Amino acid sequence: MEHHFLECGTKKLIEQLGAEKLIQCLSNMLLIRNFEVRAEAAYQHGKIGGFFHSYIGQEAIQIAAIEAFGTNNWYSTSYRCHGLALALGESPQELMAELFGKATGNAKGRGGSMHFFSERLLGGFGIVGGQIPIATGAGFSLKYKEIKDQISICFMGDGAVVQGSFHEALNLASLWNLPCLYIIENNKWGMGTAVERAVCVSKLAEDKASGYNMKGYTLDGKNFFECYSAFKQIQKEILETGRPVLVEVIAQRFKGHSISDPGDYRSKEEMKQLIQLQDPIVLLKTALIENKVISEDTFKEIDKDMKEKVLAAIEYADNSPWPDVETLEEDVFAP
Ligand SMILES: Cc1ncc(C[n+]2csc(CCOP(=O)(O)OP(=O)(O)O)c2C)c(N)n1
Repeated sequence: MEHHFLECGTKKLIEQLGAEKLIQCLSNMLLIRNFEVRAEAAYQHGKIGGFFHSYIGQEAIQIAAIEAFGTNNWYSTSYRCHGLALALGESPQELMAELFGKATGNAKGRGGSMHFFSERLLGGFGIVGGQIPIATGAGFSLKYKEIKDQISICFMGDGAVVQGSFHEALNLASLWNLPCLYIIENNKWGMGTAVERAVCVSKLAEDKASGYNMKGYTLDGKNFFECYSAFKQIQKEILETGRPVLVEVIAQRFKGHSISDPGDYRSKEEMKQLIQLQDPIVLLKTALIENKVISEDTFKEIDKDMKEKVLAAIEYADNSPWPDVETLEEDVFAP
């Protein structure tokens, strides 16, 4: 379904959103970028263990989403969850402490990188596609409780669309008219497997949506403005119709699948081009400078502020205590 979500143009959108909000969005994207860069360094220094999946390259998507939808909805995502938790307002300290496995962490040091939470974030999920039925359930709860101004937003990777959970959860959401938005962040790789080798259709949302009697849209994930504008219109559509929607956002992952993936399946030249031409932060910065919302110096200042925020978070995490061994059996559902 061809759709032009940016019909009003970037200039108009910049006017509509205003400098304050735009600078906040850029700051949040830079917070995620700095968080990931420094956390990765801390990992290399042995401060963090276990899995670690960076959101670098995809920042525009979830920042545009939160700006468009607001925080007052249900959210769920995969293990690539650092950006969403930050975007939803969880403190960098608490999240960094979680990565460090400390008692002050977001999940008391029990979850680590893949399991960040917030009041409205139902979790980062380690099982590919595990969050999709949860999101459908959250959509069901909104309908059941007759909450008419919220939706359930589920982020997933391209690898998740071939899971059975995707099929079952989308079928029920459509059958029961649930206010759910399923967002596939197609960064073109499921670990080292190219999406064309794993999924039998090329337009993940547009080709699959009709099988669930849903609308399906494709967005450009490096373009903050397109994502924001589309998400705003799609939210309105879901609230008006009470029907679920499926969206594919073409994304770029600048790092390996996880910290232990050297990413040898992509050439150095390809990566260089990708980072040079498709960095969502650089693209937003350029648009804001061209439209005189910020200057190059303002950008540098914001970046420096975010770096300092993250360094303070690292210090906090480093100085935090380990969980007490006596708490080992607390918060466990299955005794
Ligand atoms: C059910 C299940 N199968 C396999 C895995 C191993 N695994 C972890 S991540 C991943 C790739 C998923 O890729 P995608 O959904 O595209 O998300 P991305 O990592 O690109 O964000 C796989 C196969 C898993 N965690 N869960």
